[in-house]
Amino acid sequence: MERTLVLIKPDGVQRQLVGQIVARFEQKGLKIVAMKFIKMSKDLAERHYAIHKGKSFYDDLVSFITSGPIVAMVLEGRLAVKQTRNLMGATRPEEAAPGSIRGDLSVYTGQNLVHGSDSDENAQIEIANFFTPAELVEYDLANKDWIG
Ligand code: DAT
Ligand code: MG
Repeated sequence: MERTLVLIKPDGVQRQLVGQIVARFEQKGLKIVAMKFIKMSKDLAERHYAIHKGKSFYDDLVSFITSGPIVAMVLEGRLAVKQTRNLMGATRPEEAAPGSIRGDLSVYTGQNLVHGSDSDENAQIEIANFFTPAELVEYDLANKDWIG
């Protein structure tokens, strides 16, 4: 089963949207296999956003993601990367579809509430940046036969 890394960024925590955002992923049927509430170090932020190094928004991105606590989680499910990206909506909130997290709850690209891995390969790298293998909890959900 596929896994992906999701972050609720500092704006999500400050706006007290953690419960609403987690609920959207749970309601879809994605399984939480790890979760932690942390303030990211600059080192972790630079590793997490290494792919964006050199871009005009990179410094702002690192300073924003380290500006306050975040929620990091690993979600598991069929095509978890794609399903999560769909629930998040497009990077730019003005392009994110209504019904998506960004489309419904955010207005500014620099504060778009959530991160989700963009490929299975990147998901595995990103998960390892945040969680040890022992922190990924193996269990079955009671409703597993009803989600597919
Ligand atoms: P996503 O978060 O949808 O995967 P991304 O990986 O392209 O988007 O960029 C990472 C984050 O960087 C994004 O969530 C918000 C910020 N960002 C991207 N493009 C930006 C831009 N043109 N100006 C300001 N911030 C930007
Ligand atoms: Mg991305």
